[in-house]
Amino acid sequence: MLDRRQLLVGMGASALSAGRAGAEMITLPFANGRRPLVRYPGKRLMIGLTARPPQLETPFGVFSEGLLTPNDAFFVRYHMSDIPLSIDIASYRLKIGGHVEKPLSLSLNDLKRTFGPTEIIAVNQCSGNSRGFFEPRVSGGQLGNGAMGNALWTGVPLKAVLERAGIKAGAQQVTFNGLDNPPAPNMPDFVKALASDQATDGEVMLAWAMNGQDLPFLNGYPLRLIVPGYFGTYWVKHLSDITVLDARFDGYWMKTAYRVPDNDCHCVPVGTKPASTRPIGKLAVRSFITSHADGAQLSGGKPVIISGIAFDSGSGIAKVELSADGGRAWKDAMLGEDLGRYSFRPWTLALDLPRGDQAVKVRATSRSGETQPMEPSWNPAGYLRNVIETVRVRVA
Ligand SMILES: Nc1nc2c(c(=O)[nH]1)N[C@H]1C(S)=C(S)[C@@H](COP(=O)(O)O)O[C@H]1N2
Ligand SMILES: [Mo]
Repeated sequence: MLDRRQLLVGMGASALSAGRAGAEMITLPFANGRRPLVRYPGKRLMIGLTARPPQLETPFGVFSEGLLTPNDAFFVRYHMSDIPLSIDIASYRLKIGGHVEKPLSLSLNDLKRTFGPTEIIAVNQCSGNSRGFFEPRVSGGQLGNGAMGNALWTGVPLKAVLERAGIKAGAQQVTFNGLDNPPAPNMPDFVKALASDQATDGEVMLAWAMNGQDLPFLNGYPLRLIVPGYFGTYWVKHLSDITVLDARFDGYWMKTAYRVPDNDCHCVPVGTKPASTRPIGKLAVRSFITSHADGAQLSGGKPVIISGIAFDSGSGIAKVELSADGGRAWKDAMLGEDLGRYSFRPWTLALDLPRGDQAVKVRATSRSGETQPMEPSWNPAGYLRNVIETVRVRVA
């Protein structure tokens, strides 16, 4: 007989007292950027954004440690304070229903045993990553650049599970709900929808493991949705209900929230409102220097090895370039190991930098030809930031 206590996975009694601000603070480089470093179960010291629900940002230095973001340093985003604090895996069921031939109720073991496991390395990035840098400022979580992470996800293709349930003709969308709830019944539950074509594309997946371990509790234990190339908002955590609809879903988190201007740049002139919007979708191409923090001091007289990461929505990274003269001349960096088109792609370049204060810019271009703008584009929700990043260094 299994000891029932061993099946109850949770954050433990310390959960609610965890996350108290310790003595340590850090300052993100924008106004009101002072943040406590906090500790939660299963996590190392993280940048604390909110306590209820826990919202944790990855300290940026983590991205120089390796291409996969460690589970204990992966960012945490929730919308509603009523998150599960423990989950009994013996009674946990994933329910698949709605416009299907045969509704299913699957335990985690059913899922693992019935469907062949599949793996993918993919970036999970919050739509509002880097929102704190928006000028003029916009409301929402004032995040630095640490609301993203790259991991190896293990699970089953959603397609296989939906095929087992048998999608009926006329299906339009599939909705995803998790075990967290709104704090009051009149508030909208966090439910997201994908077009049924996308849900059955074979790439969208139900994952129970991250970097070879069970999902960390705060990253969606025991099961979450993985939507490679799409913003994290669709990656529903603690997934409990999948419902096939023969209509469009019009819940708050699709109809009202997480929408971007319905134009090519998904942007509007600063301070204005878009005439029409659509649900946010794919990641925009981005690149970051991870070898040097802003303000780093270097010794001159020899080439400086600069390295970092780049990613896009899944066409793959075609090139990464650096400029040390304000964006006039660009040099190609060398691309490193390719862990798949949805992964962070490492890059490196030796640059000769003259003594003095230097600003190094990095620009990635995807295989689909998308690149990063010199000037940030703006939208009222503070989504999709992908301006060319600049790191200032002092060469002595
Ligand atoms: N159940 C549930 N899933 C959720 C959310 C949530 O509030 N509840 N937030 C989404 C958003 S907006 C993001 S950015 C990602 C963040 O994933 P992480 O917390 O594992 O980093 O989770 C998504 N899945
Ligand atoms: Mo998000």
